[in-house]
Amino acid sequence: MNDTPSSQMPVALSAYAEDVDKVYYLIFWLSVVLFVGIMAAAAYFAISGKRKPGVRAEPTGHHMILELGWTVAPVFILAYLFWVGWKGYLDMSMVPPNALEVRGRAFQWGWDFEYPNGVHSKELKAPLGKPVKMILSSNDVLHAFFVPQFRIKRDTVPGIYATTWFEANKLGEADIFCAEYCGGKGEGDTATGHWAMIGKVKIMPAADFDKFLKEGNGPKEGETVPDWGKRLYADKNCAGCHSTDGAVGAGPSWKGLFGRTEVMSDETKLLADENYIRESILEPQAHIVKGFGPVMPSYKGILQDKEIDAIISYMKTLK
Ligand code: HEC
Ligand SMILES: [Cu+2]
Repeated sequence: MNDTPSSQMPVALSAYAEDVDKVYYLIFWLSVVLFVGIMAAAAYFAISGKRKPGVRAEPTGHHMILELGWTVAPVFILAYLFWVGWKGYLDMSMVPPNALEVRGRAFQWGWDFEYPNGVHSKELKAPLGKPVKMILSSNDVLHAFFVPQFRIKRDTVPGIYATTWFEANKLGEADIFCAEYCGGKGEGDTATGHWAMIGKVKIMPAADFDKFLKEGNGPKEGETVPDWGKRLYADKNCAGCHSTDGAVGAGPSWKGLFGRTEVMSDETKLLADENYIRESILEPQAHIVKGFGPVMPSYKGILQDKEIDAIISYMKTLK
């Protein structure tokens, strides 16, 4: 088991990572041996076969055994590589029947994970030693679910589901990267966009995972509803585009938003009340605030009604 990262591979945290690494290093070392061998032979023959004055080159003729050897040996090597690759591919494609199903929704620029009982999280929680089936989709453009420590990479395509699975076999944290260029604000901006679409998988003991599911979505103990809204503001990535102190980002600041009259790009004026804010979150393209682009992703299916309520109650505190 790879407990420490190597120069080429990060720590392995999933059940099939070891097989992936074995095949990877087999191909890597095979390439090294062939490269060195072929280059050395080429150099040797270039020198030993150099034209000598007074010696006329003659055709060498055939060497049956040598020629059969270099034809037949690669057939076996390639057939073996195909076999290990195919076997690994099947292992990764065939989800164990008892797997826990987790929905993963990608959006510009983040992830939302939903568990069988309706609980959502931004960070993927995974129980140790239990197979997890990921049912992935995208709310907007192409993204990819790339977890190097699990050796998983799966594209998410708008309009279709993609599935994959893993079984975390060690406690710890794995990174989620988006491996599909999915846009960004451009020039010098490192806070939003493809390069900031970074997530985490938290691998927890099965008992902690069950506790996480039970506690569900809602304010934590001792947390008020506006505080919960504030936490959602950070957790759901609203903070990537909206400030709460009046600074204009990719989107308008939330400071003083509630109860204000907003001017839209078609000059209509709308009062920022509960319904306006709800619509802005679920159907952001319905009305575009003047001076901004239509870049806000829809949070349909990501935010539940009570979460939207909590965000609104947080906005009300931002006078
Ligand atoms: C990728 C950037 C981006 C993210 C992330 C984002 N928004 Fe927006 N949002 C915008 C932009 C741009 C606008 C203005 C254009 C429009 O009306 O769609 C906007 C407008 C709004 C408005 C109306 C604001 C006004 O001044 O009238 C609300 C409310 C809002 N967003 C809520 C949210 C919430 C809640 C979240 C997180 C769950 C969020 N946004 C995440 C970009 C973003
Ligand atoms: Cu992406």
